[in-house]
Amino acid sequence: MAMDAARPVLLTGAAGALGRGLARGLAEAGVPLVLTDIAPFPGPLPPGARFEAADLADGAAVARLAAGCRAILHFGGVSVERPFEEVLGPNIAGLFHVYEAARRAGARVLFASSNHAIGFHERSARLDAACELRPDGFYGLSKAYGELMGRLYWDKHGVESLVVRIGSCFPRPVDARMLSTWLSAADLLRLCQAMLAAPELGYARVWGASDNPASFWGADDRQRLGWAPRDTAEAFRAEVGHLRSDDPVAERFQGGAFCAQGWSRG
Ligand code: NAI
Ligand code: 15L
Repeated sequence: MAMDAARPVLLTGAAGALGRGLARGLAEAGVPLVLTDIAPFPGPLPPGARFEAADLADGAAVARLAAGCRAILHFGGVSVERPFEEVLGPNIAGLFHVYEAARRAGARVLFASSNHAIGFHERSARLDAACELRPDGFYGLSKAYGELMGRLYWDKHGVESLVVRIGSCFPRPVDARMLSTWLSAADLLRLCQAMLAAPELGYARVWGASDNPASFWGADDRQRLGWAPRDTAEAFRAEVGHLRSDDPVAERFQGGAFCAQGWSRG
């Protein structure tokens, strides 16, 4: 389905670490934006953007915000491992609200999934995007659920989705694991732009990582988007390549410290 560029794009999680940068970058590229978050937007609003605070657990508010939008870039919600009760509203009910709003608005969705949906694969494995989901906690489980929500809404309702299984999107890698998982903010921005521009998306899954030679990840649907990362974590090897934890569980699995959190298997 071709996208009508005049219709705005809804960005959830706009006040968050990734949302703030995306709001600025997309606005600079001339994308009309509706920004939302439960927290206030920090600093001045980018040109051509409006902001409205909302809780993702409020389905009516999400539907109102999405009305008339051509796409929802879904970056809001709990972004680290938390108790199940805290994940439930934003990441479980919230996901349903986002997809229902997209269905009603005729919008496509970019879902910011996470490597923690597959975190219990061993680091020695090289995974394709269609690999088995192996969440490493309640947060990762909510991302696995979100990925399947996208699958359901494409198969049943024709709502197009891009699932971006993000590795570690930080200003720079901070340890040896991130030489495998790092995604630069610039590569993420270009990925969002490619998603908005793609003539046909269907249900697509992409590893959200830069061009890292030490990557754990292989084939995905990036060709459908015409996106390829340009940055690489390898430039930081001398700086962080020696920085490893002393936890054998964290070092064994792709999800790192999230796997070790609450581990009781012996
Ligand atoms: P963040 O925690 O900085 O931003 C998330 C935003 O969601 C926050 O501004 C928060 O206020 C908002 N939020 C939380 N609960 C909400 C609710 N009930 N209603 C409305 N808004 C709510 O996280 P970050 O790093 O910006 O990540 C953005 C997305 O990307 C998240 O979905 C995260 O899971 C995903 N991701 C990020 C990675 C990274 O390396 N930064 C890696 C993998 C996935
Ligand atoms: C994530 O999903 C988190 O949102 C982020 O804060 C990092 O912990 C990242 O994964 C990671 O695995 O490095």
